[in-house]
Amino acid sequence: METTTKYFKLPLLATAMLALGFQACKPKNAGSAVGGDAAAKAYVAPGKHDEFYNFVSGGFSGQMSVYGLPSGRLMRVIPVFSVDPEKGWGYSEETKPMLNTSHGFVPWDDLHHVEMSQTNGEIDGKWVFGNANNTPRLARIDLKTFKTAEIIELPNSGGNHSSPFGTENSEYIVAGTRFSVPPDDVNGDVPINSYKQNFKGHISFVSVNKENGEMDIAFQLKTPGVNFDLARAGKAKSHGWFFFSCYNTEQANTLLEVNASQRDKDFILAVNWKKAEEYLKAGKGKKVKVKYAHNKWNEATHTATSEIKTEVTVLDVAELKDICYFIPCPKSPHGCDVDPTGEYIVGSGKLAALIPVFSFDKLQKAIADKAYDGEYEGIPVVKYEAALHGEVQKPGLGPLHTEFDGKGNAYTSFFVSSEVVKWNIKDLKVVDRVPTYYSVGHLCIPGGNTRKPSPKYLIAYNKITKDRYLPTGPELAQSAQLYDISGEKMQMILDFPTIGEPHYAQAAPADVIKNNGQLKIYKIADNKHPYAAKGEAEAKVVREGNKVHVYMTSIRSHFAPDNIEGVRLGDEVYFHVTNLEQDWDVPHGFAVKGAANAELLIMPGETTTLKWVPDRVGMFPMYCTDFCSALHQEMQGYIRVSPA
Ligand code: CUK
Ligand code: CUA
Repeated sequence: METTTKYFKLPLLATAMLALGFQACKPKNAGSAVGGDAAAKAYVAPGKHDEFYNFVSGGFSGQMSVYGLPSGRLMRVIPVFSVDPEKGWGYSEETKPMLNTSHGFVPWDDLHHVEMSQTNGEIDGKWVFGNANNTPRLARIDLKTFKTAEIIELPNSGGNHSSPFGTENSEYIVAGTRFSVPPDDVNGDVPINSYKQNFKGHISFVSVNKENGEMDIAFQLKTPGVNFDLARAGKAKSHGWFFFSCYNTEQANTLLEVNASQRDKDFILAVNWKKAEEYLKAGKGKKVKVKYAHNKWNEATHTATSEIKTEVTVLDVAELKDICYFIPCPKSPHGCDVDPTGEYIVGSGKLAALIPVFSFDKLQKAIADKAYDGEYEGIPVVKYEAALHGEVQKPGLGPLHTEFDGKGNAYTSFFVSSEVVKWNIKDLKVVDRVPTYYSVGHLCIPGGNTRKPSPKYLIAYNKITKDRYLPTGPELAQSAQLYDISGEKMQMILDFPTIGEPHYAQAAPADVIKNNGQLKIYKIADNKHPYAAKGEAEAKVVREGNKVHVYMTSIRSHFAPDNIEGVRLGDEVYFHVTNLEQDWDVPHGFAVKGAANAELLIMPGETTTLKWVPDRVGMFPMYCTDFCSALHQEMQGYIRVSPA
């Protein structure tokens, strides 16, 4: 493959700054404080609601947090991939199966990206998806309940970074593997330096049921052993295509810079998924033996189930030649973003001193004309110039991610030079830049990845906080910054701390979520939990061998039963607590002295189970943990444990 050195030579300054890494960000916040006029724009008066919901990845916390914009007020942390004692997530018997995998119960993960479901290229407010980066999984959160409703594991994958990015009708949520690995159906016990022979990439196309949102792995594409990083679906004219950034096209098994950045160009992989669907219909898919967990939350019983599945359909893209095309992209592409018209595909090489913008029309013509620079493992490599719309020259250092305002502008984050740069997509001219404090990763404009952005605000999610807040010891909260982008110039209006490390986030006008109706209470009459006590008359203690089932009710302000005797050492006690309340926002909590399974937090109408194995003879107090009424403190009881 020919090399156009002039475009891609890594500037010395960038190399030096990257080597310095985090040191390279701006040292002082002097002069960066937000004044009264600007700060007033982020002010939401007490009792007033925010304009936007903002769903923010929690990074290594494994959770997703929900903020209001423009206030930056934290409204909720939704437990997704990590246990959460506050809500009993992963502690209650009902929720434990949600964290099951083919490796067993995995109580932690690393959530990088969020993706809201779309209809006709607009956010529809039904679901929001998240990825697990460590043990590859996808989660679907139901925006009626703001709860994780489904988690599906991804076979043939290691590190699920390139996900969950969706098509414009949420036909598919895709997940590209970060680590290429030997496929699950072959022996993985091979020398690591046999990477080139034995390691393969896979991209999962996960279908989403239009009615109930249920996910299913429709098919996987087996690809060369590159590392997939990020992705975006085509939209409007490019609907039917997907674009993935790839690095390590050297297919090195150690990514010290000497190995992985030898090439001046890595790739963007363009995938014609409509074509893949045709091959699938024509029976070209191969059934492959794998093992993955598929976990679902049942709204009727309020219990999760976990099923282990054993087969996926795989299409080999080296054999089926017209599904995939590589486009060369300068050094270590990270972000890969498609503008609202679907015509422009923006690559961001972390080590490049320019931003290449590709044209969908030119890509189509290049494919029709076979304007190729040879092949890469059986996949055509489209000539760089043939697919290129143009380059933004010297925009900043370390470009990562791009969002759009739907008015012809793109906003790109620059990690190394710590800034957001606004540029015009058509003529590729930089029109504005603002500093971030410090070292920005992802950006979010509400709807900024869709056909119809709501370009009032932009949020920068920063990796380094440094001097922005009062010091809190060796570790500081990660930080987000809010900018008003309604005018020509971007203006910083707010800082707010985040949970875990935020990577990507999405936001939508509050009405878009409201139109889908938030569920306020579960009707007790609809409660189909097998151990529900739907009134105090049904409260009871039932012994089955060494298992003791307590059918317990809670209502302001007592438990029934509240004095339990007859438990013996060696018993397994199951407290099935039904919250009889039928008012919005009146949960009860439940905790027992010495119980390893944290607490329960039971929503009105719901039944939740705490398993407890007493470790000694004696008296064990239990109590409600959530201040529910003036007599909350009286909401308590005792369990007597006798010798075996
Ligand atoms: S990545 Cu975090 S800054 Cu995991 Cu989307 Cu780019
Ligand atoms: Cu129930 Cu406090």
